[in-house]
Amino acid sequence: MDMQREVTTKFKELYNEALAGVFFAPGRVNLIGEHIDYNGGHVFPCGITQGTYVAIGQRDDRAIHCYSMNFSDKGVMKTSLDQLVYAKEDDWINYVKGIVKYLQEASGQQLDGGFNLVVYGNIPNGAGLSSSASIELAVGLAVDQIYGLAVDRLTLIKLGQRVENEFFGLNTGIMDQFAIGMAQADQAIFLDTNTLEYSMVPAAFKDYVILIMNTNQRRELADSKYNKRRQQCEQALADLQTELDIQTLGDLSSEAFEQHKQLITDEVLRRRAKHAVYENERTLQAKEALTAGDLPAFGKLLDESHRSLRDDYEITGEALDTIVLEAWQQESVLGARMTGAGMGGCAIALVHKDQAEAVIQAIGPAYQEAIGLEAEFYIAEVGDGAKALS
Ligand code: GAF
Repeated sequence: MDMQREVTTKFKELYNEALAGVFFAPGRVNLIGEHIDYNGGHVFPCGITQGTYVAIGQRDDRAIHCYSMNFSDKGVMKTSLDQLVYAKEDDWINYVKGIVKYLQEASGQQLDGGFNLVVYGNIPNGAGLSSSASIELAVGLAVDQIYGLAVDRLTLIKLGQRVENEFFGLNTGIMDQFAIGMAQADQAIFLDTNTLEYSMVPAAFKDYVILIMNTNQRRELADSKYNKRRQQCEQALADLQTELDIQTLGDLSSEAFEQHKQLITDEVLRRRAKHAVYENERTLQAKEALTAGDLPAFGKLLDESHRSLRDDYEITGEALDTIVLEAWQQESVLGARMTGAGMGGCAIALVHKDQAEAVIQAIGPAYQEAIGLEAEFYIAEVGDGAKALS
């Protein structure tokens, strides 16, 4: 049974009220442009066909009932329109509470009733493929549509980011929600996070595929180094601004950075800023390379991105470094890097489609031997953004 039917069946089994619709939001994979969306740089993600399915129906009272088929042991979790504040014990339904709170604020409308939800996702959890932004957008779109709030897509995207920033206290950028909200099948999104201007670039890899390599090393955004990195970049920017008229690190060319980097007195902060500046340039070059069909050049940029994230940004960790190193050793791999926030989660490799299985067979055991975890592999299928299914 497909997942749309499964959430529908479960909804009917659990709730007496009518089903109003089924919605979907994908996960995302970032090709390149890592840790620069909060630095005003360019990013290059795409939606994937794995995602979150949501079945929803209105209620007459103010209750919100939520059931996740991924966490079925928790049963139906209950909250209400009068309890839209973060509560640790509410676990995943904090995403629901957060997006509903901000939807009401942004639309200037109060929901006149609660809702019943069934959620089911096939994005590996905490693996750097944005399962959280996916649930924010899927639930946000569902609630928006069944209550006719008519919040536009860009606003919905920003509300998802607000859930991360204000509800969960994670100072993430806009990339994930933007990718998930705007994705189109077979297209990568080239986004300027400073202006939010974007263009679609065919995700055409000729005889190659994007292999997602899940280290199965869980990536804990909250207690990870994410907020620290962001704060370090802000400090480095402040040092540069003592003499330079720039608003973000993304405003800086690598030449200008090299000329003025001594303004950043702390050596660690200088390396953080260096990553942001050079990663931004690599992303521009990667877009050109992909557009021109120059996959070897594209692959080389992936490798450089990983090295920079490892050596200058120090956000990769042993599991990701190991799996990427194994990928680099494969002849049919044109490039490989971590994707997402880092410190565990997934990496990607650009691999010849005829060799993908052999590459998996080579990397899997070597990784397991070194790290003691079993990696999982998926060929990325580039899919649509958040949408109503019925
Ligand atoms: C996470 C964040 F949510 C994004 O905003 C982005 O910063 C990414 O890490 C790193 O590029 O996915």
